[in-house]
Amino acid sequence: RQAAFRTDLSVLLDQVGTGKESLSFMKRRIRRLAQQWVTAANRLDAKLKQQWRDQKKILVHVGFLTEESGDVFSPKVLKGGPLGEMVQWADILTALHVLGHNLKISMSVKELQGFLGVPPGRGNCPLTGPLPFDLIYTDYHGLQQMKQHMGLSLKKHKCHIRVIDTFGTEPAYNHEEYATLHGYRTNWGYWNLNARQYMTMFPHTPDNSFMGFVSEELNDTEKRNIQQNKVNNMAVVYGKEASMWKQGKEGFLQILHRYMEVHGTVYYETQRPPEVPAFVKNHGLLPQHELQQLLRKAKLFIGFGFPYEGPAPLEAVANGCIFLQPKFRPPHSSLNHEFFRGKPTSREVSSQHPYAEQYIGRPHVVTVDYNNSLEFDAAIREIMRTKVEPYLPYEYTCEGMLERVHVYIQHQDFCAPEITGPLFVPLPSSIALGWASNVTAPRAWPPVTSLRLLISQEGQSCVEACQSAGFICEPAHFRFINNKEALLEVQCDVVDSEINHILPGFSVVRRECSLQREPLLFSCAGHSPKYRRLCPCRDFRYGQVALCRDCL
Ligand code: U2F
Repeated sequence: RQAAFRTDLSVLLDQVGTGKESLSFMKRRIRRLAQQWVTAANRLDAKLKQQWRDQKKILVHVGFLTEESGDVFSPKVLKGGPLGEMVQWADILTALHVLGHNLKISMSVKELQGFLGVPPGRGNCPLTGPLPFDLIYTDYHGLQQMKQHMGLSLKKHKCHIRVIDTFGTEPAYNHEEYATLHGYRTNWGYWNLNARQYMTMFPHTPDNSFMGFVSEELNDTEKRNIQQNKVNNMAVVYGKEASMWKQGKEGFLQILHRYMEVHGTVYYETQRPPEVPAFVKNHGLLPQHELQQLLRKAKLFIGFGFPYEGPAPLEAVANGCIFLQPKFRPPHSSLNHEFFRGKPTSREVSSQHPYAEQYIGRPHVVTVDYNNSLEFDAAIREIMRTKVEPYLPYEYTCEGMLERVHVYIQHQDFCAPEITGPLFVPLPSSIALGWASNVTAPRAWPPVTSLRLLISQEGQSCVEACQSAGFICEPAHFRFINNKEALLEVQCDVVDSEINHILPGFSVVRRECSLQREPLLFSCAGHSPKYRRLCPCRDFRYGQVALCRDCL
C-alpha cells in the first residue's frame, strides 16, 4: 500500500497513552509542534511529486520508559531530569505518523508481547510465525527485552530493528567477538547489528544513521519581532539541575555578571538551590514553550559543560541566541570521563556540543576555553556586539526530519543480501578518485555514484579524512572499495585480509595492504597510528548530511 501524509495528530495522541509525566511531556510537545509538522508534511508532499512510498507496518517499543527497565526518567520529568530522549521519541513518533505509516506503540513488555504475538508469561518463548512488522524502532533497553521475550527468533528478525541510541555505537563495540577479544566490550554494545541500524540524536559518527529530532521554526514576522525585542545584556544559563552549577562555576559567572543579567531555569522544590548565586534570576524549571519565550528575549545562552549534546542549544540558536560553550582540552570520551564510561564509542567530544561547534559555529555558536578568563571575557564582549538572526539547520526542521526518515524507510534495507565489489576502479593522481562508469549496482543505497575514494593520512580516521576533503564517510560504500583494485594507488608489497576495524588500509611501516574480512567491522571511526586507511566518502546535501545529493 501507498503511504499518505497525515495532518491530523489526534490518533497519535491517543496512542501515546496516559498516566506518566513522560507521556504528558511528549504529548504536550506533539500538540505544541503540530502546526509545524503539518506545514512540513505539505511541503515534503509537494517536493516528492507523487513519488511512491510504501506504507510500512511499524512497531515503536520505547524500552527506557517501560516499568520493566526501571523507568528512572518519568519521575524526573518535572524535576530537572533529562528530557532530550523524550524530545526525540516524541518527534520520531510524530514523523512516522505524519509520513502515513501503520504505527503501533508499546511502552511495556506486555504490550510488546501482544504486538509481536508472543504468548505472555511464557518467558523465553520464541516467536514462531513471521514477524508482524516491517520495522521495529526501539532502544538498548527494548532490545534486551526483545531478546528475553523473542528468544532465538530475534536473530532471525534483527535486520528489521532500528535502535535509537543517543550517543552512538561504533562498529568495534558492536561486534561481539571482536569487542570481547580487543577490549571494546561494554554494557551496551555487542549486538552484531549493522552499525547503521543504530540511530543517533546528532550526526556523530557516520557509521550510525542520524535520526535527530526537531526544533522550533520561526516565520519571518516572528524572526523580525525577536530581533526587535532582544535584550542585549540578557543571558540564560543552560542547566536545569542544580548539580550542573556545582564546582568552579563562580569565576566565570562573576565575569558574565559584570556584563549581563543572568537568568536560570533550575529546578527547585521549596528553596533556592544553594549552587545558584543570588544574582541569578532563577525561573525554576519551565515548560518547554515558556523556555522558548525566555530564549526569544535573551541574547546569550551559556553552557557550563553539562549536559552533553542536548537539544537546548539548537532551540536557543533557533530563537536568535548566541550559544557560548566550553571547549574540552583534552576532549572528553569513554576513556577519560565518567559520563561516557561504558558507552559503546571512543568518540572524542571536543566541547559541550560538538554539533553546534562544528556544524553551526560562529556567529551563532562560540566555543572557548573557560579556564582562560581573558578569552572568556572577550567572548562575552564579542557576543554583545554581534547581531545574529535566528538559525536552524534544515536537518533539524520538521521537513528535514520527515525527508530523512522517509528516505531511510524507503531505502535502508538490512535484510537483503549485500551486493559487494570489486566494483571500484580508482583513477590515478587525484585525492578524490573517480567512479568507474562501466559498473553498476542498481539496488545500492546510497547510489554508488555518490562514492569518492580517498586515502587517509597516517593515524587519521575516515570520518576526518572525508571531512577534510568536504565529504562525509559512507559506511555503505566500504563493500565497493574493499578490494585490490581500490588499493592500486598505494604502493604495497603484499595484500592480505584480516579482521580488524581499521581495514581496509595500509600499514606504512610494513608496506602491507590489508582488506577487511568481516563486513560488520567496516568502520568510519576507526584509526590507528602508522595506518593509512582506505576511505569511502560521499557527497551530501547542504543542511542534510545524512543524504547524498542523489539520495532523494
Ligand atoms: C541531554 O539531555 P537534557 O534533557 O539534559 O537536554 P537539554 O538540552 O537540557 O534539554 C532537553 C529539553 O528540555 C527542555 C528544552 C529541551 O528541549 O526545551 N527544557 C524545558 O522544557 N524547560 C527548561 O526549563 C529547560 C529545558 C541529552 F539530550 C541527553 O541525551 C543526555 O542523556 C543528557 C546528558 O548528556 O543531555
